[in-house]
Amino acid sequence: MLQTVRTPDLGTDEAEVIEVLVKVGQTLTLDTPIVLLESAKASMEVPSPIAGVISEIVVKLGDKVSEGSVLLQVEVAETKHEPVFTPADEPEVATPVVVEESAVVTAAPVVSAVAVVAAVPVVESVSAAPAALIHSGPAVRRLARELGVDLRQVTGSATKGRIVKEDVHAYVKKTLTAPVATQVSSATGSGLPTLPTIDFSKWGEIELQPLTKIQKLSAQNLHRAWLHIPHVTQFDEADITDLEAFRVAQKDALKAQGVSLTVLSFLVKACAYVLKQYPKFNASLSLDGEQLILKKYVHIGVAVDTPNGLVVPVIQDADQKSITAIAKELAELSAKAREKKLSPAQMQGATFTISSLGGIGGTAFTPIVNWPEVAILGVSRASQKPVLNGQTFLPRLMLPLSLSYDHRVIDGAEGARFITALNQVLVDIRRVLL
Ligand code: CAO
Repeated sequence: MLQTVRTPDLGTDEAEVIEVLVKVGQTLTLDTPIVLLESAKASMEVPSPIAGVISEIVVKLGDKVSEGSVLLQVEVAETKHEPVFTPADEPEVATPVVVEESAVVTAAPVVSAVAVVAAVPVVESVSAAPAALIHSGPAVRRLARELGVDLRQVTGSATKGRIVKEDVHAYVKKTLTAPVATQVSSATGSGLPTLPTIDFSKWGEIELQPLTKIQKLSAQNLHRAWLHIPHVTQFDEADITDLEAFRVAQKDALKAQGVSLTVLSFLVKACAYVLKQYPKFNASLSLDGEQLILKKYVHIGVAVDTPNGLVVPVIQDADQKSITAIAKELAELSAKAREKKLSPAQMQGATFTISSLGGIGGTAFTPIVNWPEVAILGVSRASQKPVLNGQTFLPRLMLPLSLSYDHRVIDGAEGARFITALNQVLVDIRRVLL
């Protein structure tokens, strides 16, 4: 006996056929999914209300259907069916299946209770594969969307490979417990987990701003150093009250000669002096990690903030230059940096770097070692602090120092010794004369 399966009451005027889940000649059981419909409000899977063999599929992909539209012609056995409602694999809201005496059958839609995501193309959002290849209900598709699972990767365990929720959960579990090697970026071979592309415009207006060449290069260098070097940062505060008094006392006279005597000039000289005593900090580690390359010269790089990004001009042989000469050179180099006039040679060969944010503010930061160097000094803003001198608190100008170093080369005790030595030099700058 031929029976007609029609579209049930959808709770909406019209819905589009977005998946045809059956084929002509296929044997249907009572709840075999026939089509997946999508309206403006919900996606619905229509299960078969009868058992039999499909003789004709009347609808096709993209058709608009409403209540009563014919979906299938099904050849059923002569015996009258006593339909039994079988819950689908998702906890959707299902209405009872009705088999009409007139041999016209209205299927009951299985409407996803959570699929009220108006106009969201369920299939497209989870998979680029042809819709008909993925057999799953709306609740499963929504779950996959929420978990970021590509249903094409999931093996369905239900009849005819239909994907049920358990399959999605099993896939997620398998992926999370898989060895790390299967989750990493094969493109770079870096061992880093890949980062997903995020469409930030989903949450509000955005603007794309291309990075400058310098910014892109700095980003690469910093990232490389961050990944290769096990960093430790040692902090300290140096009492620069006397140094500052000396600087202020000399400043005007030097200004008349066109020299701006900055705190940074003293820091360059002090670092150069301490580097001579701690040669490990003035070294590089060979790529095979077998040797330390100790440098007999002391070239200090100074990070300069420019509108185009960060550049690091180098004061060569800083240990052999006077503080005045360093101050003069610093002013020239930072001016050239801001005018984009530094030559490559002026930015090469540093053995140690200073990054001073003292002119801007902040109490401390953790600078990234400027590879192939093994240490960098971060300088923050000096401020007056009460320091206990025996019985009395005295106002002292304290300069925050942050020394980051490569822990493969320098151990904690050496880091602490270096920063303590530097501290002492800054407390009494006359030490550089010794
Ligand atoms: N504590 C308190 N005041 C400080 C100070 C400190 N540690 N360092 C500088 N100052 C004061 C200076 O005395 C100066 O004051 P006056 O105008 O009253 O004389 C003012 O701050 C501005 O100093 P400056 O920053 O222009 O000069 P500088 O010699 O200290 O630094 C330079 C020069 C080129 C290093 C700096 O301009 C710069 O670019 N700093 C940014 C470096 C950077 O971005 N590092 C981050 C690298 S990691 O991303």
